[in-house]
Amino acid sequence: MQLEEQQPHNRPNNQLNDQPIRESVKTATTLALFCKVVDNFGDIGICWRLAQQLESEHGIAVTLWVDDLPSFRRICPDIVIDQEQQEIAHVHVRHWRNQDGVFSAADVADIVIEFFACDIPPGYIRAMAECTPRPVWLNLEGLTAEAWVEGCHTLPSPHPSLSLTKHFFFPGFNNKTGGLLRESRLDQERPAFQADPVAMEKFLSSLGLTPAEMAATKVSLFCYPQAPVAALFKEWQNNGQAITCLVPEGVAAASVAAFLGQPATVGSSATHGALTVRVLPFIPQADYDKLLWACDLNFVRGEDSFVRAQWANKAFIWHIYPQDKNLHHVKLNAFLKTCTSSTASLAAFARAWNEASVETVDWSQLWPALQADMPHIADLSTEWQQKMRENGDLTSNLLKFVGSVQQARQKDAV
Ligand code: TRH
Repeated sequence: MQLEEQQPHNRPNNQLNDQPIRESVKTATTLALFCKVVDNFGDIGICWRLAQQLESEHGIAVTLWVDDLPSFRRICPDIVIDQEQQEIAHVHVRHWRNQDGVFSAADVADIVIEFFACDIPPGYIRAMAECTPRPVWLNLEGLTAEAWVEGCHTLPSPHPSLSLTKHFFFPGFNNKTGGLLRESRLDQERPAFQADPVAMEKFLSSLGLTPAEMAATKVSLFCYPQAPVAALFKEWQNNGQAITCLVPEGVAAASVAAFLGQPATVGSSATHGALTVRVLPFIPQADYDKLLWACDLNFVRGEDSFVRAQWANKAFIWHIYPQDKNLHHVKLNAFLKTCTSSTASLAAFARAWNEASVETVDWSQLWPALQADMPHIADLSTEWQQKMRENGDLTSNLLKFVGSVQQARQKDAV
């Protein structure tokens, strides 16, 4: 989703709890999450992780409304695309077909989340206004390291005509924001996998890698079509050290096909000089995490893979979602400034990758500098993760905020 300006989609009203609602507090046990897939996989990718974590770690009964089941199926192959309703990993998934639904108060969940300011059906909003107590209504926004989010995080926005207040909730990189999505099991699963060569080999073999490809420096490549892939391939080809570059099907397809000398179909691979490029299938989301853990360097994009790369304990290069007027360069620089594992070599490389460099781009300088720093970056990444962990995870922070909204309402009611 493209944010046109550095502000939330709906301008928040800065008055705190200006609509006292006379109601009692009820512990939230149900949640409706509305996800409109604007493009690609990040919208559903984030919502799917959030839904699963709400259920598995907090016991919340989640209904995930999604308008695009085929995209959902790419990251979660259990999804049946012609089902109106289905239960996947204890999450109730509903196909959100249109805005016409008729709803009553009994249909409304205790917590309602609209993801990236998607317009939830008017009938559902009317039913929310009929509930006692009112649901806690949140707009979960996009991730940025820019300072303005700290001032907008949790701001209320009263509905213009109904007795309802929506709050903005921003993920982010410090404790003035909602933090980052991070499941508690990651702390055990990721190091256990990385310390288990047999599990790693089994996983990489299942993706078709040969022993020689596994022994090389492994790079995963997930980026938008405009990334300077061909220029980087040329550098890697001429570089002394063997590199295996793993590219999901459909990513950088033109540059990959040019390198392979054939269409970039799943399973195709070629070696030129020091570089082997292999096309992977698009794999389920949990396996994508493993791919990031198994590689020495990860190229990621958008929002969800970008966050997951931060939990992989490896160097990563972010290809940020492009925006008008190069607004994304501001976001990229804000992140590079914030992230303590961004060395000068990594920041220079990332700016070049995103066409945000002020200097002339020379991959024969940028790559060796990044390559030499990769072990150090992995060490710094441990500290960065610890720093992020101290902010709490987004799901827990979101539920804490829901509790605080309910308490504030109760106070207003007495
Ligand atoms: O796919 P993305 O570019 O998605 C988004 C959307 O464009 C969105 O509208 C925009 O707002 C956001 O970027 C900034 O990149 P992202 O966010 O990394 O999402 C990719 C998802 O796909 C992520 O959940 C990981 C998953 N994935 C798999 O499950 N298997 C795979 O093989 C790969 C490559 C990714």
